[in-house]
Amino acid sequence: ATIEGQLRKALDREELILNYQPIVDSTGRVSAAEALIRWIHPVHGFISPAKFIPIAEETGLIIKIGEWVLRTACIQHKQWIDSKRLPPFDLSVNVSLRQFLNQDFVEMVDRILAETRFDPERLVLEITEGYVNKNVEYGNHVLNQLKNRGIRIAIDDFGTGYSSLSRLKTLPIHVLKIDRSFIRYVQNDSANASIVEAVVHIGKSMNLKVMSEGVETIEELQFLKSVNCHQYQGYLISPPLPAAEFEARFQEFS
Ligand code: G
Ligand code: G
Ligand code: MN
Ligand code: NA
Repeated sequence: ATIEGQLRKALDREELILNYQPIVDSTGRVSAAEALIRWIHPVHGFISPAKFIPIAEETGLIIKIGEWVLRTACIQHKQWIDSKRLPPFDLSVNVSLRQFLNQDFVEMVDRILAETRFDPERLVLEITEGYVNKNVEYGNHVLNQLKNRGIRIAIDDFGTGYSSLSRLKTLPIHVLKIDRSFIRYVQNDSANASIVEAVVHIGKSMNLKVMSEGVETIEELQFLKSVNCHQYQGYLISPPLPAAEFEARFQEFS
């Protein structure tokens, strides 16, 4: 069967799972968890989302998968906070451009929030810069609807797209996630250091939180702290974890 056919069935066969990666603030406290999808194929084993998300986008399957991701993450997060009594933290969920531009997107988000009784103020949706150049007016309309509900928006992989700063300034967004390519060796790489410092300054002047993704070494973390980046995520802090492991290790971070 084609990978598309198998992906179509993967949802029903419960081959898709979510991992959760902690995001910490400058004190090391967990301020959020990013939900990340994984496909555990019965024959081929682990398949990276980098491989199957593009296929899901091309085929439109991302609409169904994206809804499943949001529902599953909201249910899990609610269970952690309400039943397991973990201290409160935000939930970050990735949204593909195709999902975001789907005409039913906001309605779907409303439905899942209602169904799971999830507090919109705890939800962060991660989108990439792509939309800023395509369908700007429609995209702004969607962002404003989300904002009106108290949902926050993070720009994922920031710095790798083409958003102009003048436009960025006008967007109803809350967080810039600096792409991990700029974090690598930031303590020795003067170009990366300049970029990171500039993004932190831009974020401050626009009243946005600045997050670094892909932090892998203590030297990178020290540099990021020295320039007052707000939040950190990466293998140094923790890799993405299955839900049970995230829960078990949570106490270490908090
Ligand atoms: O977790 P990993 O680094 O393997 O993810 C690879 C890519 O897949 C990243 O760009 C990430 O944003 C994307 N991705 C992971 N989970 C999801 C998801 O639930 N929805 C969407 N749209 N993309 C995801
Ligand atoms: O594009 P996005 O930022 O959503 O991608 C998230 C993915 O990045 C996660 O699926 C995770 O597997 C990966 N990731 C998380 N931390 C690190 C890290 O420290 N280094 C690298 N190379 N990848 C990471
Ligand atoms: Mn992301
Ligand atoms: Na990213």
